Amino acid sequence: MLGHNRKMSGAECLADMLKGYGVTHVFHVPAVLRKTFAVMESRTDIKRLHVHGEKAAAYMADGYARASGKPGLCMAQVIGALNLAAGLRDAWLAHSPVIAMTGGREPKTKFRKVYQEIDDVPAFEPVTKFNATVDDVARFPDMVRQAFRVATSGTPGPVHLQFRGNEGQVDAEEAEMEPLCEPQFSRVPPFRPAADEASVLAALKVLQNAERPVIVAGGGVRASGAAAELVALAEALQIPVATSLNGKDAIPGTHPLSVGVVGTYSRESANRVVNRADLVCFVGTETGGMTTHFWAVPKIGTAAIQIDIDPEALGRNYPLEAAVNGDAKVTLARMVAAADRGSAGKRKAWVAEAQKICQEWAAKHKAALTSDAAPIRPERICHELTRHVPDNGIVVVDTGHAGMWMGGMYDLTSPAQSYMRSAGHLGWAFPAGLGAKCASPERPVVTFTGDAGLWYHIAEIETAARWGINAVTVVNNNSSGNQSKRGFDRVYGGTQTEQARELWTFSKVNFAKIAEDMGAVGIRVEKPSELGGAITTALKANRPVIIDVVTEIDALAPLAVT
Ligand SMILES: Cc1ncc(C[n+]2csc(CCOP(=O)(O)OP(=O)(O)O)c2C)c(N)n1
Repeated sequence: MLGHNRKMSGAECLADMLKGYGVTHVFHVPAVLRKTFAVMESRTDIKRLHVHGEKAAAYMADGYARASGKPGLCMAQVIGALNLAAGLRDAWLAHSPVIAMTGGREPKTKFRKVYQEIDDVPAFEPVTKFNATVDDVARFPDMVRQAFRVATSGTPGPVHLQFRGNEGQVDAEEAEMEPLCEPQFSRVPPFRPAADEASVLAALKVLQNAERPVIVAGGGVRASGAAAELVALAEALQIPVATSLNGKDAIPGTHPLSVGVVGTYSRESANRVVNRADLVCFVGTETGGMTTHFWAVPKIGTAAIQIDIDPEALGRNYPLEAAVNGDAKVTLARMVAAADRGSAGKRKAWVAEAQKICQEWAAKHKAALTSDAAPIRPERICHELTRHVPDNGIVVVDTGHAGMWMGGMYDLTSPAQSYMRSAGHLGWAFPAGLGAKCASPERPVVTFTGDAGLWYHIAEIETAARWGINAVTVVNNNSSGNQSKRGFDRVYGGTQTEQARELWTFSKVNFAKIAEDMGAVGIRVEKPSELGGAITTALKANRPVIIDVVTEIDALAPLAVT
């Protein structure tokens, strides 16, 4: 193709290209691309993780991608393809660059009721940016390049390639090919498009004129690696910062200008500050339902400006006084350079007001955060994690109550820490935490999940033990999915029948014991005083650890304020 073609098999080409793109791990359930997996062993150092389910494989690839910014690879044969597609749903919602490869159909036998075969391609359509078939081995190089190009560029997201043959046996065929890679697309972001200067200065002017502005930072800030520039702008102009759940690591919770996570799974102080602001500056956020508490925080009609790499995001939910289309890091850096620091003085009273609101929040929840009650309060777990997660830690959080507890009650304490959360799928966090640890073995990974969340992919404890994936998983074990309690109270007219508990409770199980049986370390914590020590011990263990924390079944996270 480019003059350096040589005869090689699809398997050799794919293995060489994955190596060329810097892929270190592939998460799969056999058997797909068998020949590729075989040649990977001699041609690359790529680790081939055989896991217990396709959805978990996709979640691990997603955790790997979010922790590293590099595409995460997951693979399944034709019968597992839809299980894999289900696992791309969270990556799609979170804009995570996951590349899924599956086996597909053979033209010679299509429509003849081949064993295990349906047309899987349409099912990938709603969860991918690019969904394509590779029918001829000569197409391996350009299709793999396109997969990496699409996954990482613009707003990142998942990609699916279906290879001919139920196990993708097209990889065993040969053609004249060149396994050319484009390293630029081996991580997010491949490009940093600068916004046009006039739009940046216009937005800055609106921001500087505001007396009570607030920044709402989203996942686009983490995708762009723009946290330092964001905090520098907030400091230069003295503007309080709220974040979405997906953007929680844009600013440490301990920073004097941080007011917390805004929206539905949120911290009261953030919602109060955002709703008192005279201007909201959205950066790298979709302004979706979760971040805005279904467009009540801030109310539609509040003056707003927005910075995003995706022009279609600008003004979707809030009419804008200024819109800036560009990469967050370069845009914010330009704003910092042009900022009139003298304008900060007029926001002294506003910053003091925001800080008072934060202090009121801390005073209101101090008793729960430091509670000595047993069964243990989830707030106390969050508080101990704030105290014990190391400066370079990666925190991975499940959805539902886990998202509410950690989004609202946990604080990052260092700009070097990362925070990743499920975009809505219960059970995501445990395998995602394992994927994150594969991507960053040198960083401590601490996952927070409820017991309902852990049950989904509990089999992967064995994978963690087999592969030495030394992530620490903290389980808020109330033997139930008690986030559902409030909703069932409501439909039972205020008080549930005793039998209604069958709708949301489980048996009492000791996950520490299960972890030990599966080859991991299990620590059971029943007293709050033992929590801090358990986290410290787990982080030193150099083994996969499950910390099973016995918690209060009646503890319900505070609801969002408007
Ligand atoms: C795939 C999926 N199915 C269902 C839900 C709805 N859901 C949200 S939270 C929850 C229960 C959570 O239980 P657990 O993880 O034990 O936390 P707890 O509420 O007990 O603190 C459920 C079923 C979901 N978010 N995702």
